Amino acid sequence: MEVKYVPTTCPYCGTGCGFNLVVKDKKVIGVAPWNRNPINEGKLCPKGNYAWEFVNAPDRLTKPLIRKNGKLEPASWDEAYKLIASKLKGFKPEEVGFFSSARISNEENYLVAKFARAVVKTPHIDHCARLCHASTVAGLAAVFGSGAMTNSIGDIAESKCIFVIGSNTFEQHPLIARNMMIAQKNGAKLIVADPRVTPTAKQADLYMPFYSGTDVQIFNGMMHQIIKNGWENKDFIKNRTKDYDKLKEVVMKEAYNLENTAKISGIPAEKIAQAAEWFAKSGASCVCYSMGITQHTTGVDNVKSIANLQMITGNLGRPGTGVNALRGQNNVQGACDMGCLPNVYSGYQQVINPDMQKKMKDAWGVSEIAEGKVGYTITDMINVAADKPGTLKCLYIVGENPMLSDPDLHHVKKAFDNLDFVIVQDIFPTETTAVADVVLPGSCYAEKDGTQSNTERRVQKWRKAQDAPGEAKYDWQIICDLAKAMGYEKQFAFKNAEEIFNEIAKVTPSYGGMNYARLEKAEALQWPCPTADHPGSAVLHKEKFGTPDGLGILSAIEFKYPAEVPDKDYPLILTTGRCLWQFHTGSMTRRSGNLEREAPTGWVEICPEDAKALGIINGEKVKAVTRRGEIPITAKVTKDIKKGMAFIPFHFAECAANILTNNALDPIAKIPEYKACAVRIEKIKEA
Ligand SMILES: Nc1nc2c(c(=O)[nH]1)N[C@H]1C(S)=C(S)[C@@H](COP(=O)(O)OP(=O)(O)OC[C@H]3O[C@@H](n4cnc5c(=O)[nH]c(N)nc54)[C@H](O)[C@@H]3O)O[C@H]1N2
Ligand SMILES: Nc1nc2c(c(=O)[nH]1)N[C@H]1C(S)=C(S)[C@@H](COP(=O)(O)OP(=O)(O)OC[C@H]3O[C@@H](n4cnc5c(=O)[nH]c(N)nc54)[C@H](O)[C@@H]3O)O[C@H]1N2
Ligand code: SF4
Ligand SMILES: [Mo]
Repeated sequence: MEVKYVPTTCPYCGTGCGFNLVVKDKKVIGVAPWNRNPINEGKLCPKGNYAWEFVNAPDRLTKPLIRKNGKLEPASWDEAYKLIASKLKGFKPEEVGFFSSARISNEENYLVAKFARAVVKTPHIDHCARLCHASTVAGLAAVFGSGAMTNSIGDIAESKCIFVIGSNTFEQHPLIARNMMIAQKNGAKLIVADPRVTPTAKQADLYMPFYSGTDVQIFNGMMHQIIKNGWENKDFIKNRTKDYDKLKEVVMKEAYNLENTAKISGIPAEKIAQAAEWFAKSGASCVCYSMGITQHTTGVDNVKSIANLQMITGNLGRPGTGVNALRGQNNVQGACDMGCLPNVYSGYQQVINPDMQKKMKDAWGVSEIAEGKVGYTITDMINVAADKPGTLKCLYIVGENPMLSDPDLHHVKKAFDNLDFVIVQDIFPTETTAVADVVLPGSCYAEKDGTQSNTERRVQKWRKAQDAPGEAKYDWQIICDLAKAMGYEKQFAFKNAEEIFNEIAKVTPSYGGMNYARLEKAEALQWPCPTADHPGSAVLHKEKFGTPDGLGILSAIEFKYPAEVPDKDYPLILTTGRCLWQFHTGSMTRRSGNLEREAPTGWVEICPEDAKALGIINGEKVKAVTRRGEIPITAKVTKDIKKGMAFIPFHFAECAANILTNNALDPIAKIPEYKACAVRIEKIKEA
């Protein structure tokens, strides 16, 4: 039997590596290198390598399921559509909320947003960017006029000094880390700040360990050193920014001198001084960051502090510089671009702008849409459902698993218990399908055409390699069918993904010059790409920023502690995150034998000194307890974590980190503080 190779894009992280799916007997049976792909040049991390394994897992969802007498029972599509349409028509628009997905295509996200706003007419639509880079989207839009990564992945290789903070790039974006290694080989310095000695930290020329939640102190401390020594870029500050005086007044306070910064952050003073000097003097320095920065009650402050550092050192608008927010999921950039956010239509066109409302109504061919109002975020929807029963009655969740990924799971469960009707569209049974009233089987990346947008704003193709199992349908098809059942056939009469993309390009200025023919090339296109002859944009803010007057805004930011700090009862700082082998709630990686074997369950990292004081040995089963709940978990005693800290990966339902995490939110971005709360690790008493 003939073997076929289908070039496509990895369904895991925001790097957007390309590979070939190997197809035999009409089934995906492997992954093979795609050497011409400019992002990864044929190289892959383990998740990419095994991205074929889950596709034909035996427990894929293959039929719609409807809850009858408390049990999910197989049903026909017709029955499911009829039930959903009648339910959705029965609620007031604002009683319905949508979670869209960073795992589905741009085309599908666009349709979920259109369905929410034009058919159900609710303003409540959001997706997991809320839990991820919401702080970036809000923070960078405020100071630069655009919330996206400023530079490109390949560009990192040209940097002379790379400051990685709050990113474990070598495990979470391995093929971006490759560019860091190339830069290092060419003489660049790699500085890594992290509470843990991660594989990324182990590659550093200068490693700075610190306490979670002290990021603003570190940035202000570095800027204090830079200004004190006259290393700031005076021309850049003068010509391209405003409000420098306000920033200077704050960071030059004694509170941010070396001594205080060392005391609060736990980083030795000489390391902070060294980092500031290398960074300011290199000629081309970039910052690469991810969740360690954003997932805080001060997430927006943290992001603005990075922008401050880059503006006062003039490290923007050129290769090797930039504020490089490493976006998380394969299509989280795209889900934002497509308007699956409560405040914008696609292309970040504001929902409160009447001109934009009119534009979308005309484009969508409807007389009414959810108008003039910013909807709830994901975190708002969960809070409202849990704490104000009756306000929100129905959730439609596509490709997310909040029953494991959202903070404070007991509270999330309460929210779901209060809802009248829950629809979940996924490819596998999950903790969230388990609480649904209707489950709809979608199709995965290997089974459909479409596009996704990676962290560097590059719009890349997925190409169909096999059929979806059983009666599973394209996610976009499900939305179109439902629109028809709701009486909106004409507005959703799409025959394929390309037709949807053409509508996206028509209404979304930054995608305006794109079409499938242009995207066929391996290197695809980076937005903004407004016209058919525009080559796309690798670096943003070259001459001016996207703010109304073109100037970057410097912000005066004071350090604040996390919402919950350690005390007598909960003496350690808990931080949560990921490991190389698993992806999020594991719905795909835990069904991939080669990945699951490497990290079959969770653990809590603590340092030998803390372990000794608690009488805990490596490998012992212990209890991790916070004010929200407790979990049994295996202790991993390691020198690779700072004293006073504990770390738990959030992938594993059997020891779910999110039972412990704190649902305290950044006031602007509404992102939860996953990266710092207070915890107690206890020995399990023998019966
Ligand atoms: N293998 C794998 N890769 C992934 C994912 C996955 O689940 N698995 N998920 C993808 C997604 S959606 C995302 S968002 C990215 C996330 O990618 P990362 O942000 O790199 O991953 P995390 O492990 O969440 O956190 C990064 C680092 O922040 C550190 N940290 C903890 N507390 C603090 C703090 O207070 N301040 C700072 N500055 N750092 C702190 C942690 O020790 C950790 O090393 O990864 C993407 N890639
Ligand atoms: N404690 C703690 N919690 C965290 C974080 C943390 O650092 N610490 N990080 C947060 C971050 S950054 C993120 S991004 C979130 C992620 O949170 P989620 O997005 O809820 O997590 P995933 O496991 O990626 O869920 C995606 C779901 O989509 C399904 N899926 C995949 N492909 C398709 C498709 O083509 N169609 C359909 N219909 N479904 C599909 C998968 O099976 C899976 O169930 O978690 C957040 N939670
Ligand atoms: S680095 Fe990210 S995109 Fe590349 S193969 Fe690994 S998971 Fe996939
Ligand atoms: Mo994420």
